[in-house]
Amino acid sequence: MTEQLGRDPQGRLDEAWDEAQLPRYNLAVIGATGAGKSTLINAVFGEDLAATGVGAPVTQQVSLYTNDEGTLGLYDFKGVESFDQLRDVVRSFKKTYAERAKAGEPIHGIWFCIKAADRRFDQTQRRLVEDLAALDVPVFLVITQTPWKAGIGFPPDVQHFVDYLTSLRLPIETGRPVPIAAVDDPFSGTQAFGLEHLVEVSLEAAPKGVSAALAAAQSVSIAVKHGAARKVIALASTTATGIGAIPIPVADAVPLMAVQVGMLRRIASIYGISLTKQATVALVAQLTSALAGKTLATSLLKLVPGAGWVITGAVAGGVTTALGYAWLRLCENHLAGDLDIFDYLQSNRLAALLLELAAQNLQGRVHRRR
Ligand SMILES: Nc1nc2c(ncn2[C@@H]2O[C@H](COP(=O)(O)OP(=O)(O)O)[C@@H](O)[C@H]2O)c(=O)[nH]1
Ligand SMILES: [Mg+2]
Repeated sequence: MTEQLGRDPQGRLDEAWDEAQLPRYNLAVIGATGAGKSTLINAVFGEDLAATGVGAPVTQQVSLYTNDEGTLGLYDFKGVESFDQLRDVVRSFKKTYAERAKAGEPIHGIWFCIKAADRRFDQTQRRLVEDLAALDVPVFLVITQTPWKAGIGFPPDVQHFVDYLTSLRLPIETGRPVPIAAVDDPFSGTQAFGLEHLVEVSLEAAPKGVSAALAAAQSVSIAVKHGAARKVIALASTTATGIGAIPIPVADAVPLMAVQVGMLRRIASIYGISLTKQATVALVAQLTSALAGKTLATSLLKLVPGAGWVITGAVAGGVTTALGYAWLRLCENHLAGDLDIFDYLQSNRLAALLLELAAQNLQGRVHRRR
């Protein structure tokens, strides 16, 4: 493997880009018709895949829908009208599910939806929750269409319902239901709420490998995206540190470039920005040659304590961190509409902007350290 690195740098960078595809987060949203499933999915993910996409059949009653980015899989139990029926489906789904889980396609979370106005949770629903939890999948009991107003919260009867459901000691994540309202209701003056919390608790229960995908797929919380991006940077920096010394002018920076290609793609995905493989690899190549060139080597590397004419592991880690945070900032600004990454890319100014921000990051850290 290592031997190939020097021979086919382009191939190695392409590979790094491919490997940085975020593994999909698979979610099942179940509940009665009219509970608000579609509205919830729309509010959290920006579209209802089950309504707009083409599903791949898993069993006769179960289909899997995926978003274009490949970060979200939505299991849909279509045409199942009642909880009784749903329980039968889940039972027959059990065997298929065990196979899928073994094949690396597990469901990472279930949002079991009941309407706040229902005020009831019967034995059938209870058994269903138990059956689902027995699949070894995190189950969230979501109370939908909860009336909520800022400064007031929700009405006492909803609080009673929440307390009652909590007292049932159901096998659900966090031990308590998660009340939400997916949309504002201008007629009653109630507001959307709880979506960020639902995403956060789902993220906490998600396996490490797929949490970045959930952070990417959801669009309700920038803080969740930021947290996921920070983790990507920390991991890339650790990997870069482990790569070891690279002499300057950069003789073989390919392993380090591979780490950075992967990092840039993952962070961009988390913010829903899809750069092409070509653009990402070209960007990192520009960054590297700029770093190798004396001008930028002096402007950026001289800020790293201990940087001489060799990129040591620690320097590689430091530069990777700085680039990561610079890129994170650009992605956040792009998402906020403050700048257009694609404009900079098109006019060939993206690498320069990124380096400038990275240098600022390093400068800041060097100053703080003194
Ligand atoms: N006010 C309010 N209405 C909602 C909310 N969620 C869903 N609805 C309404 O409830 C109805 C059923 O929602 P839908 O998402 O189609 O339910 P589904 O059958 O479970 O997919 C629709 O008229 C929605 O507009 C919510 O959070 N607040
Ligand atoms: Mg629906």
